[in-house]
Amino acid sequence: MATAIKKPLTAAQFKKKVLQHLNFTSSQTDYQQDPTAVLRAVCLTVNEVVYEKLTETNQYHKEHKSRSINYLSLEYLMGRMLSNNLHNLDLFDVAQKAVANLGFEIEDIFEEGHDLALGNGGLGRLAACFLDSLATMDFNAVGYGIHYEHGLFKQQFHQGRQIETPDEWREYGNPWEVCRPEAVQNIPLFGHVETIANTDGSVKKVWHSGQTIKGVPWDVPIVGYNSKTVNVLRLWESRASSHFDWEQFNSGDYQDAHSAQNHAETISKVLYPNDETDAGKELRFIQQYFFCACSVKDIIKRYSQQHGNDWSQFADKVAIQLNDTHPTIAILELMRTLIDEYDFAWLDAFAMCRKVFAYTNHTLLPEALEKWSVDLFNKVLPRHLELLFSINEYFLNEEVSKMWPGNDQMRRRLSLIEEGETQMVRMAHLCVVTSFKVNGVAQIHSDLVKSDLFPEFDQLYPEKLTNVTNGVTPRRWLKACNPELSKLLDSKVKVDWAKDLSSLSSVAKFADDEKFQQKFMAIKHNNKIKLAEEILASTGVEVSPDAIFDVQIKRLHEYKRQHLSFMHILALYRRLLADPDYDMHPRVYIFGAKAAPGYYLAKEIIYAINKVADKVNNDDRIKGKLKVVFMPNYRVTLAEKIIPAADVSEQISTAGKEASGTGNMKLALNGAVTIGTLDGANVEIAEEVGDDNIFIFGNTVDDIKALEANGYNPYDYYNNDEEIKACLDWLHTDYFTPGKPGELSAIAHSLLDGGDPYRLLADFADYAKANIALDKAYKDKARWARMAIINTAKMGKFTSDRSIQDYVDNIWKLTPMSSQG
Ligand code: 8GP
Repeated sequence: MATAIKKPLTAAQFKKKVLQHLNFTSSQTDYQQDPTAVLRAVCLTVNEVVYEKLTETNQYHKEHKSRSINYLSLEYLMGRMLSNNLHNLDLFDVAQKAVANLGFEIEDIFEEGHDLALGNGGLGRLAACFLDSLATMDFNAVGYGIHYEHGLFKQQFHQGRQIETPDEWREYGNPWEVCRPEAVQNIPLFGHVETIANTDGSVKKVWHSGQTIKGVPWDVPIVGYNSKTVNVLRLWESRASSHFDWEQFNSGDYQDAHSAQNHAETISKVLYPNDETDAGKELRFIQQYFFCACSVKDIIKRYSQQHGNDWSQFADKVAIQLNDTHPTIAILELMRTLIDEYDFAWLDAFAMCRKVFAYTNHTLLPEALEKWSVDLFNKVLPRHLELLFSINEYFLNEEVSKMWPGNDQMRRRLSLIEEGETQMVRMAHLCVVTSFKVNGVAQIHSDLVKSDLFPEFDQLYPEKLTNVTNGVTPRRWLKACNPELSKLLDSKVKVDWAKDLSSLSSVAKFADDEKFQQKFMAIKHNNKIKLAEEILASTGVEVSPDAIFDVQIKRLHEYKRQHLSFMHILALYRRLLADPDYDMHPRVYIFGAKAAPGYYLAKEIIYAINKVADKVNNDDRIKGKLKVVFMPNYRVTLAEKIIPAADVSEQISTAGKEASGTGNMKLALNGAVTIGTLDGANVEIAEEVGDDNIFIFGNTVDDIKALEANGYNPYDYYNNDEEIKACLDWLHTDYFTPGKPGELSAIAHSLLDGGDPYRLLADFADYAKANIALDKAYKDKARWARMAIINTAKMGKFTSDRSIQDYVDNIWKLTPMSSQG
């Protein structure tokens, strides 16, 4: 594929530089035995190119005073960086050759790298895809986040149960980051607010903080694909503001001297998988403020370097995107800074915030809509709380009461403060009131945000609520992870599809071409062989690449319904036991999922799947027709191995619950056929691939609402469906847990006495039916190949480049580097 940008190095030059780094940067002459040292030297070599481009990028934007987008996110699931950076710089072949010359396979070098797992799930991975697209499309963008010492926990299974261990991603350093002492920030916390009367009768507020924390930035370069840009992801690490108290230390009080430091460093210590305790809540709140304050100060500093004290262009030059409500305090921090530090009038400061911030909602689940107690706010951020109350007063009096005069109920409903035993701050309301745009992440989700979540806000602020359907970067999720398929596509598509994904639609014309089908499916088969090896290595289970590889990979949550697939596995197993000749193509169910450590039922689901897997995988009676594997430690790197090998993509959430999904896009892009509900982006995937190339089943959002209106009773399904009854009853026996009956009962309880909150039983029969149709389709090789090809060909809409272009056109209003002259 011809590329516009010249290769920055030849293989010989690359090798020479790697050797130089081995010799002079790490004095590692015995590198033949040390792939880690080679990885480091390769990264340092790549960095030489990267940092030169970063300097050029910065220079350009400084000269052009470009408008920037500042993406604030508590989560970034970057995965490994090397392969992606090599592809994006068009250095992959060069590095592969150079490393081969040194006696290594490039893939083995990649395996030495750690995932940057600074996130939990979809929202964090989306942020990473967006950074890739922003750099690829030459937009001026900075990602801001937290430099967690420990990212998402590592998952192991012990006798089927999830065990969490800490993630040590930078125990021995991370070659991709650079510390920026020149951009350190000091962040005040706690204390009280003093009101000082001015001579003109007005008052000035002064926040006397009780503690100051130092924010140390680490920059991770974000390399665009075949573009001019290298942007940065700036991650803040917390430290004590004075290293530690020397007097105390010298007087022998080592413990106390260290404690202030420890307390400060705790802030960026861990990524939050949950916040169930009060202590945890306070820390999470401080974490959010710490990173927002560092980022807002940094944004202002960058602006001032170009515009001095002239604030008139701030809103023209700066847009800030809030990735969910987690960074909401940035709004109050900007308000505070403008009023207290730059003497803005309240109304001017508020107007400025309303021009700068935009907010993305990623979920309708009520438990994820953040609320913080007024007491906590008052303790940690007393000045911010005052400002919050002032915004609320303005909003209720000037906006709500004018729209709905005399309607106190409406004031209560929309207020930024939820009244009750403890007053709570509704962060999402603050976001909606103060942002100029609010978006959902797939059309159906954005419609539900308007109709169900914020209908009054939609009335109050027409045009504010909008949609930007998510996307994924085709660089990581096809070009880098599926090289063979990429080459096949290169041979058929004459433009650089990785930069223009809709060009893949031209491949649809080969969907019935026998030769092309054979090539396409041979690649899938090879990928399945590789995954089978990985499965054997990580689980000890042997699976056949001739079976259907049926994949469900995502965080473990009841709404995502891994247990629907689990119930169906039980049903298939029963059918096979009843009739070993039961007509089904052999199927391997492949799960990958982490459960939040405090989420009881999610962990029970993992356990149950593992226990059933043990039984099924070792039961000769079913002749290997059914295999179940739960691959441990699901993460970006594992996804990159599973996705190219998937035949079937399970996207089976309760309609209305999955905001978008992005795994659905990655799997379809790699030729997996979806079995799914009409939820999230599945709806749009179905529109793109057509009804013949997807298996849609189950209740729609409206059906689910109707079920609820009629009084949902899971026992109706239990009593009327013999298969459901048998499978649920099975869970109370010791069939899968010999000698320990009832060990898997939790799932049955939640589905019956627990009320089946995610309406699994209501979808079971239709899911089972869709699976029969799927099985039939797979047996027809030509038909399946056609479906797989169409899925790859029709994923153009779901590149994150398109999502970014939508944000740029409708929300951020940026101009790319190349068009600025
Ligand atoms: C996820 C949504 O569940 C998923 O449907 C969507 O594709 C993804 O965001 C990106 O938009 N939401 C989250 O990851 C989420 O809400 N995480 C917060 C609880 C941390």
